[in-house]
Amino acid sequence: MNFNALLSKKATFVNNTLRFLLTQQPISGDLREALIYVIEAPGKRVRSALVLWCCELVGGKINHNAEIAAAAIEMVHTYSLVHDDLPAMDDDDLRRGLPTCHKAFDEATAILTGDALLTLAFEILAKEIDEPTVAVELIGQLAQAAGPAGMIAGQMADLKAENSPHRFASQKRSSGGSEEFLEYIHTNKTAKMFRCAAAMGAICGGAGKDEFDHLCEYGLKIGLGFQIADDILDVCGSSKHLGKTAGKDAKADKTTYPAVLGMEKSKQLAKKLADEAAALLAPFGPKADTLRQLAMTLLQRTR
Ligand code: GRG
Repeated sequence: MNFNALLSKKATFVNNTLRFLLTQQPISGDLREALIYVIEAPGKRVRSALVLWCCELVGGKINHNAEIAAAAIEMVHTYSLVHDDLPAMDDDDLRRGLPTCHKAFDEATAILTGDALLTLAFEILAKEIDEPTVAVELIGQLAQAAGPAGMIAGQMADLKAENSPHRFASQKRSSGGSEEFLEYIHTNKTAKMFRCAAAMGAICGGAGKDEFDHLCEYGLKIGLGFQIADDILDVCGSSKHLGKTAGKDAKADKTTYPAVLGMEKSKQLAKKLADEAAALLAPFGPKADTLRQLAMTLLQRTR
């Protein structure tokens, strides 16, 4: 099976879990409609697939805990997109090929829909994971990656750098200049969630310490590579194909890889990260071929 078919199979599995978990919730009216709208919009489900692949790799098969962890990370990721699209943040009209949540509903509904997804992710981890110790580990990983020393820090730095570069100059300086600052933003905003996906899958599959460490490092590297590819696509892709507004980063004078390093160096860095990520999989042998393919696919992705 080629990589896209493998990803699409995992996406179908995750979509079914998400639908089931949402329909179990006693929610009605606009909130229910908006939650279903954003969750059923056609996301690629890369982070949740990564949870499932890492669990399969170390544990031999997908188990119930991995299924729940995959749904939880997808909920948190979707919340971040809904909030990122709000007028106070990126102010976007298009997401996953559809009007953004605040355009399809209204701003208050979009804020609450994001809040609901973030909260629900932790509720399902607390209630549905088989072992309390595993639940606590998963909750800790997800909270750390999505929280103020993770995705929120990255988003804050990204927005502040865009809106008031002078006010943010000290953080820029303390991170050592543009390239380091860029890495700071994208490691926090994007890569830590990929690391978290790998960590959650590894925990659910019962990984040993070395396996866990290798998969976490792999996740961090492909996460950064994924973001570089995203920055490149913002320059080269079309809104229609991407399902989100292309060309926004340059317009907003965003701190992106092509803007700081140039296009060629950005592509080289993405390739280097993919190679390093693939090298981290050596101890797993051919069993890790899907994760190797994932690392390489980042370089060729078109959406
Ligand atoms: C804390 C509110 C808040 C936001 C967090 C994730 C984020 C910051 C903002 C989203 C905007 C963005 C471009 C983030 C970089 C990560 C990224 C490439 C997101 C898009 O992920 P895909 O391509 O999206 O996996 P789909 O729609 O396929 O799930």
